Parts: sequence; C-alpha cells; structure tokens
Amino acid sequence: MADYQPDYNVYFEREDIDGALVCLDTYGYCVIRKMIDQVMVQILKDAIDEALDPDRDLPLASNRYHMMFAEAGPAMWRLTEHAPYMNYIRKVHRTADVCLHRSAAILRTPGEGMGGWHTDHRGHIEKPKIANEVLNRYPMPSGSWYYLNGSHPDRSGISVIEKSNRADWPGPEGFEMKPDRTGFHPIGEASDAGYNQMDVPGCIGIIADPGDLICFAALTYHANMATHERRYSCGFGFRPKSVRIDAPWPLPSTAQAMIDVLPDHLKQYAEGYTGYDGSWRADV
Ligand SMILES: O=C(O)CCC(=O)C(=O)O
Repeated sequence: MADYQPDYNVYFEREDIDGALVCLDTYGYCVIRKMIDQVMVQILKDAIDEALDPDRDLPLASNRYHMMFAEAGPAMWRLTEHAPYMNYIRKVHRTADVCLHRSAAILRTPGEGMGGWHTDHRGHIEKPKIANEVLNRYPMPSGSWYYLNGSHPDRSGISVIEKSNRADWPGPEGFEMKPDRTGFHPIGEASDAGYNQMDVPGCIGIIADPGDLICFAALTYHANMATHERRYSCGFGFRPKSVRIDAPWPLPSTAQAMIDVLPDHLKQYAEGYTGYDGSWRADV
C-alpha cells in the first residue's frame, strides 16, 4: 500500500452517485470508478494533444493549460451525451437545468515537480479582480476531473487534503494559513508560493485508473503530484442555470464560435455560458 492513503472508502461505482456525494461532503473528495471507457479516454487524450501540443514540442518538466477546453473541439461535448456522467452532474448540482460553467485541460511532462497546495474557491468575493475570481466565487465542486493516465503518487496525478472542504477547517497542524486562505506554509516560513510537499497532515495522494472521475469539493485544498510521465487531465464544470453570472467581459469570439456549431440538442448547455477571458482585469 502506497503512503498517503485513507483508511476509509473513497471509491464508488458510477451507479452509486449518492454514496459518492456523501463521501465528497464528508472528506472533501471521492473517486467514481470507470465513469468513462478507454475509447473515450483516448479520444480526450488525443484532443488534449491536438489543443495543447500539436507539434509535440512541449519540453520536459513543463506544462500547458487550455482554459476553455470545451471550445477546442467536439471531444468534451461527447460527455454531455454520456448518461452516467450527466447523471452525476445532475445529482451533484441537484438539477438537470445546468449550463457549461468552465472547462480546462492540462498537459504535463515528466520532470515537473509537485504544484503548490491551493484551493480554487475562497467563498464569495465581492470585487473580483481576475476571471478566475469571477468564476470561482460559487460553492460548486471545483474539481470533477478526468486524470486520463490515472493518478498515483509514484507516477503523477492529484493529491488533496482530507476534510479541508469544511468552512471551519483550521489548516494543517504545524502550518499557517495565508491571510487570504489561498494556501499555507510551515509556521515561520512564509512564502508567496504555495507549499509543495506531500508531508502535510491529511494529505491523500489519490490513486485512480484512467476513466475514473476524481471529484473534489469547492474548498478542498489540492495540488498536482510530481509528474513522471506525459500526463493528461481535463475537467468540464457545469452550474445550475439559476446561478446567473453577468460576466464583466464580452462573450469571447471563441465561445461564440463554439456555440454557433453546437448541435441543437446541446445548445441548452450554452445558455448562460460566459466563456473565459484570462486577460480581463477589474478597473481599480
Ligand atoms: O492536476 C493538476 O494539474 C492541477 C489541478 C489544479 O490544481 C486545479 O485544478 O486547480
């Protein structure tokens, strides 16, 4: 048994979404087994290669992100026609009336070290300054990700801190939270970068297979583990349409281009989609 493993169950079949959601709520994360098959895994990996490294020139020990991956082609949209996956989406949001919120793909190459511990959501932000703060203000699971190589502390993938999803989580023992709670550092060792080691109380290095869906809650602290292979991941986030977002940026042309070619039966998921403008900054 590898280190950093829980002594409780976090693995659920895709027929037991209710059980998975109890785990997500209790521990801040869960793994839903075999959500997609290996054909779909390969389709998504190929789409990530095409979107992020078409010339195969991504150097070792580096990464590329696509922050609007649903706009990059039809691959992710196939998930909206995948009944077990959409059943999870409907259950986690407690409604079938959902729209695309945001999407991303990340490609990493061998030699990259572990990322810094962070949370994507910090409660409601009254005056967001960047696009991530606009889109991550809502308490929806920020992570519903396919780690398409699987996830394992010895290879690559994602780690989380159990129970860090709780609003009253004090932070790991021996560490001090940053004032804005974006991360933490060992007591007395303040630094701008997030702490990036596994030796944090409560650290779980998630073990999952390709095709499993790894979910973590809005507040859950997480960090990518050191990468020892070409590593593919992608996530497709929805939100209830009742959560209306008046984006402070105009709908980007890439978002409009995606909407224009969506088949009619999928256009419902674009109602309320804001796109993502990474260059947007609030006026100060
Ligand atoms: O697994 C990764 O590459 C990083 C994921 C992450 O940190 C995030 O989604 O905020």
